[in-house]
Amino acid sequence: MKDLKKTSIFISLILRHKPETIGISLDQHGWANVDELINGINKTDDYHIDMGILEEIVRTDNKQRYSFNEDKTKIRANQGHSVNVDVELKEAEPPEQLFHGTGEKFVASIRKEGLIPKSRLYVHLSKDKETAEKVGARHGKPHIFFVHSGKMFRAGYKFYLSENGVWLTKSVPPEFLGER
Ligand code: HQG
Repeated sequence: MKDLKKTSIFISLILRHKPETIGISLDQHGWANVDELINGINKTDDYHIDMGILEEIVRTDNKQRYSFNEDKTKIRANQGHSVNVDVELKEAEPPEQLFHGTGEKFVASIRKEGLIPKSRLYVHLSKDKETAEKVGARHGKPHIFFVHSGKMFRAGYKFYLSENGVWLTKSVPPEFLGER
């Protein structure tokens, strides 16, 4: 049986990318039915959960990746989706500067075309350099871009702040990127 962290990663896969892995679907706002999620997960050989375990995962997740609805009959990921759902993100005015950590192998392409969401719905931005370093390290040797988010916002670009504090935007053109 997998531990909570591995189970949480599997839940991320289901709620952000591939609900069909366990034969469920998400509604237009990204919600999965909690009973269906638990039953679907328990049909796999590798994972076993119940409501108590799911509540513990949601409560203790280090990035607060998931939210329940009020009566805990539904659950969704707060951000990070590749499937096209509308999680009712709140538009917000970003700080003057945000950060994006990436891998060195992507730097040349990003300098040329700016940040694009690739497989996800949005480009993910961090509010501090330390977080960006961690995000970048997932892709090899990390490289940090500074994002002139204040300038972008004043130029009419929209920013969203997810329930778990991640800044999101559709793309960042190269003229709004800095490296020092
Ligand atoms: C890169 C994790 C070439 C981009 C993290 C990134 C985050 C380009 C990679 C969240 C590019 C996509 C998202 C361009 C962007 N040319 N490469 N023009 N534009 N890229 O994993 O931001 O733990 O989809 O720099 O903490 O790394 O899963 O995005 O390196 O918040 O909750 O394309 O995922 O959170 O990689 O990470 P990803 P990300 P969780």
